[in-house]
Amino acid sequence: MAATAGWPAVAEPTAHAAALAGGVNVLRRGTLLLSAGELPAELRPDAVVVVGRPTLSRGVRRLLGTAPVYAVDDEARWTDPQHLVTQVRDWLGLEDMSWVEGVDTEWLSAWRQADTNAQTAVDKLLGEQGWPTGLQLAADLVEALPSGANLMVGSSNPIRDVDLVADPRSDLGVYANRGVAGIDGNTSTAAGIALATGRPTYALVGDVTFLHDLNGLLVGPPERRPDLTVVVHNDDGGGIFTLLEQGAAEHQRAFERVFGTPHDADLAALCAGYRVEHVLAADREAFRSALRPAPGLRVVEVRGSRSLLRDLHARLRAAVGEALS
Ligand SMILES: Cc1ncc(C[n+]2csc(CCOP(=O)(O)OP(=O)(O)O)c2C)c(N)n1
Repeated sequence: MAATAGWPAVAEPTAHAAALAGGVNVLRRGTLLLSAGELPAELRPDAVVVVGRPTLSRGVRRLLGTAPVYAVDDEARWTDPQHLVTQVRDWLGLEDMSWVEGVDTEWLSAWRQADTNAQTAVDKLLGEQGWPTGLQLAADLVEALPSGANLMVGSSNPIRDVDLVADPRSDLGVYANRGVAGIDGNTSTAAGIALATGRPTYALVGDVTFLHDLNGLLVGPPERRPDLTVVVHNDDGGGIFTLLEQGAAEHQRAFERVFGTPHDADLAALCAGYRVEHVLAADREAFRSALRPAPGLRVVEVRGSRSLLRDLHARLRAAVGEALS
């Protein structure tokens, strides 16, 4: 329906493949376009159709407060914490096109142009940063994955980084635990996906998430080992909290102890304890070559920093806002 009506779509990474396969116009930088401030008048929608439960972005949530919301959900009890939904349907099909007053091709073109402008601004800004940032890592990983692979994206920043800057691909199976978005069990989930599908599987997780489910690396000798590469973005603590209200300068004194939670854990030694191969990828080249498909279980650690994260995200939103104006 979205494809036929010419509506632009903002899809979370777990929905990319299905949306693209259905011919939907998935925006490459959709979340960023919605997170950069007020939408210019020519892009504002008359209505928003929500399929499923968006969990990742405040920008998306903000959009839902600006126009009537039609929810499509196959459950009798849909999720609508903001109480914004105007109508719930279990399906939206071509017969519903009779509601649509013609196809406004100019509107889709305007969104596409904004998307391209945002893309250019994002590429420029990220290109100016040292490697790695979590954002660059997410984009590089998704770009490098072999066709047909699975990607399990960890909670916290990894799934959001993929959502913000990685290019949507139709040939990957993207998974995430978005029920209550826990950082628990993420490696185990990825191992389960690898074993159940028999396809090369990759996970992108933060260091705290990795430590939380360290036992996910434990495979008893008689058990089948998953073909799983776990990429750990190790910024020594919870990076996401620097991006939230508590990451503001006035809370700095208590921040590290309560939210940053640095641990200084030696991931190589921990992996050795589980007899799991560990690679420390110190630069982009090493990272790319560590991702080449190989059987078995391995961990690729990339060390990053949380210190400039808040500033980088602010500059990213500002750059996209400028590209929109
Ligand atoms: C089981 C569980 N405990 C606590 C949390 C709260 N929480 C959300 S993100 C996060 C920190 C995650 O840090 P890390 O995995 O290093 O990722 P980063 O924030 O650096 O991207 C925590 C503790 C949670 N989501 N789930």
